[in-house]
Amino acid sequence: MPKSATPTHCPYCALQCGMNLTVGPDAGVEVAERADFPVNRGALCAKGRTAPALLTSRLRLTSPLVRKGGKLEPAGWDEALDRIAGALDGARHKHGPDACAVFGGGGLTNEKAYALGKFARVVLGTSQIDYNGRFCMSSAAAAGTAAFGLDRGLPFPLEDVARTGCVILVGSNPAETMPPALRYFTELRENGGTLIVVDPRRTRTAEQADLHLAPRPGTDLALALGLLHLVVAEGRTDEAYIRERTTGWEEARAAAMAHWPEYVERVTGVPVPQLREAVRLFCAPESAMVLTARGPEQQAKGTDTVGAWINLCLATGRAGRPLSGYGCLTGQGNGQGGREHGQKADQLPGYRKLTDPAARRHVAEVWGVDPDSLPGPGRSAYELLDALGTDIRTLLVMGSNPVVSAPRAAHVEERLRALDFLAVCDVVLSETAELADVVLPVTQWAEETGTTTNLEGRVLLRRQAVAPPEGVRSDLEVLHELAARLGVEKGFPADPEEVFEELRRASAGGPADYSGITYRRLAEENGVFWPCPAPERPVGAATGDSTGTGARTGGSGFSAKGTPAEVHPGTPRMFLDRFATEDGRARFVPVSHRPSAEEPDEEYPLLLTTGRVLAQYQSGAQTRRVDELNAAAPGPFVELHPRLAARLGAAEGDPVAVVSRRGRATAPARISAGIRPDTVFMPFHWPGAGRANTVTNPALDPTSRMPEFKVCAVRVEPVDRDQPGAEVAVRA
Ligand SMILES: Nc1nc2c(c(=O)[nH]1)N[C@H]1C(S)=C(S)[C@@H](COP(=O)(O)OP(=O)(O)OC[C@H]3O[C@@H](n4cnc5c(=O)[nH]c(N)nc54)[C@H](O)[C@@H]3O)O[C@H]1N2
Ligand SMILES: Nc1nc2c(c(=O)[nH]1)N[C@H]1C(S)=C(S)[C@@H](COP(=O)(O)OP(=O)(O)OC[C@H]3O[C@@H](n4cnc5c(=O)[nH]c(N)nc54)[C@H](O)[C@@H]3O)O[C@H]1N2
Ligand code: SF4
Ligand SMILES: [Mo]
Repeated sequence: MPKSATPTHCPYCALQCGMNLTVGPDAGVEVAERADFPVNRGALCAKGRTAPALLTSRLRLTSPLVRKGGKLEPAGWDEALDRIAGALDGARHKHGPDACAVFGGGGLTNEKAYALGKFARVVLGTSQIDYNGRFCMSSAAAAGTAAFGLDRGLPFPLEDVARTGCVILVGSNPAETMPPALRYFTELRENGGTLIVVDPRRTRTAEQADLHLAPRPGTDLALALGLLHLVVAEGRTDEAYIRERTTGWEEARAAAMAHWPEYVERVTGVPVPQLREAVRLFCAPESAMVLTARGPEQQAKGTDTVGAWINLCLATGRAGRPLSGYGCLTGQGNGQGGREHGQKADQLPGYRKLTDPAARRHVAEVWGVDPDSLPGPGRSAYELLDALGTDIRTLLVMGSNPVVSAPRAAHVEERLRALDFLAVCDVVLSETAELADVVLPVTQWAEETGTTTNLEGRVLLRRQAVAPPEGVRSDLEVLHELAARLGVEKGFPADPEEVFEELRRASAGGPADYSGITYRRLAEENGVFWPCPAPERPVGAATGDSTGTGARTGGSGFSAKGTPAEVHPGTPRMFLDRFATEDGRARFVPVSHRPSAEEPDEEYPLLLTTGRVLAQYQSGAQTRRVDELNAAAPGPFVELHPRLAARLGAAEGDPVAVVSRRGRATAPARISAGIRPDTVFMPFHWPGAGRANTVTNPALDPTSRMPEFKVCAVRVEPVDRDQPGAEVAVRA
């Protein structure tokens, strides 16, 4: 008899690949292809394929842990929840509500992100909530909002990438970070389009490109301005488009013209003929796109940098037109939805602003509270972590592992230790959970239902496929229990669909309007693109076409709640008629190049940049506990150019130390001719001696508050294998 398959989605990245899960007779869970989901059409990377391993792993948590006599010991749920509620209550009474802080994650479902934001503002009354998405695509969000009035990662479906004329992919390595998406870039080239990759390393993605530009880390802003200068100088601007659909061109143009090609070559290291070739490839076809990811965004000038790339699109008429536009490839499973529903320091659900009186009134009404009781905006992620143990006395972490993933991580670890009380909800004993006073074990993706919003703005339904093991509870149950213990009995249901129904109302009329979306629709339509207002509301920001969003699968098993609202088709493509600004025009931003927060000097003559490898995910808390992935990527490394290696006398695999003003990380050398000789690269997935974030710079972008993960000044030293501290492979 065939086992029954549950269609659902991967727990990891923003592609949210569709997969079928089946439960075997021995309760083992298997992944099977799910060809009906259009984004990945059945393809999965090694992480998605092996994701079920953690469901049954002995390394997952199945009992709450409470610190007793300095050690984390198994305890009952009531005791653990009482301890957390007591600590939060004590802190707020003694020091005021802002003494309680909350740190969320972009991997949390929409329902969890929504409930967490509401918990902070309504139950704790604290302004001190932010999340790891601040470390992810916040610079792109800030720049997109400034230019278009609204930001949605990709304002078009990924399938459009295959049919445009040229794509400039800036600081993005989908060959390792979203392997099934690579197909769209291959198809682009098969269809006669061209691919330009901008990356200081010749990555597996760059190898597929027609043109690879390898700038010095931290100089993308100068590069984009240099290209715009050439566009103007060569008469390739689209004057009619600039006139009709934009404002602010004169100032932006004047700023760009100061960036002469020869100056840009000096700053970036990209030769002028390559700049000219890039302009030719980008401007020749009828349509083109610029897509950015963490390379240009994770800089202390990330917002201006993305703004400069958007200016290039606007000046050439390549935004808000079919098969043309600017897009950001979001990162985490719910990187998009996680930033829309209120776990960000300055946001309310529906992508509303916490400082907007009308937004406060609307959300307060849905929540049944006085608008004046809602706190104002709080600190950004790094600033919040930096303040732990000062005015912040207790912290609740849900869905992040900052001991490994935050910049200047040794300092962050010290701040976490300075708290009076730390509570962590996680599926495993992460490095952050190891420091906690109470750890709550929560259900994993396949054991619960919820929605995520992928990098295209497509809202998806992740369905429960298996029963959770005894001893674990869902994040929603945790918030329900904590709220009740803190005196709020109602408003925190543990049922995800009930939370979603409230989220629909809270988001109604906001920029990210989900009010026309129901679980039933999501199940039947394979996802719905926001904005999707309920029909009684005007479409508002929703413009553009509304082509079908996928095949109907029928028989969803979900109730017909909200049936009258099931009319708006959703918005796969945005901005085709107008941008979401007041006058409907896109806004140029006048920007100029500036150096990185830390430039090389005699003591620290090289640049460190950081990023990812295929087989590990983020802080590695999950993937380091999956044998197959650990075998494929067992530990950190320092990628360096053969000339630099020769100067250090380091051979392949020799331990080397990367030292900055913040600290020192040690890992084996990986010698590669594909990296610039002035730059070294480390993946950030490991704790311990090889932790890249011991070294990184927490300098923040003034607008997005994004830390400068992608560039800091370092020196590299050979390490004597026999010396203490020379350990090189760090495992879970
Ligand atoms: N395997 C795997 N996949 C993932 C993740 C993971 O941890 N592992 N995480 C997910 C998440 S949350 C995210 S945010 C995405 C990230 O996805 P990506 O942005 O593709 O990943 P990164 O490796 O951080 O950075 C991309 C590239 O930027 C380059 N780069 C470094 N400095 C600069 C610079 O100054 N300028 C430019 N132009 N490029 C630079 C790096 O060399 C790197 O190849 O991946 C998602 N997918
Ligand atoms: N040097 C450097 N540092 C970086 C980056 C970089 O490029 N370079 N990238 C940054 C980026 S883009 C990101 S997104 C961050 C990510 O960094 P982190 O925020 O540390 O991300 P994860 O490792 O995914 O952490 C998620 C944690 O939550 C747990 N978890 C998973 N699902 C759930 C759930 O549903 N509920 C609960 N309660 N827990 C869950 C996991 O087991 C894990 O411990 O790292 C940032 N740090
Ligand atoms: S690409 Fe992302 S969503 Fe797809 S299987 Fe891999 S980790 Fe999962
Ligand atoms: Mo991310």
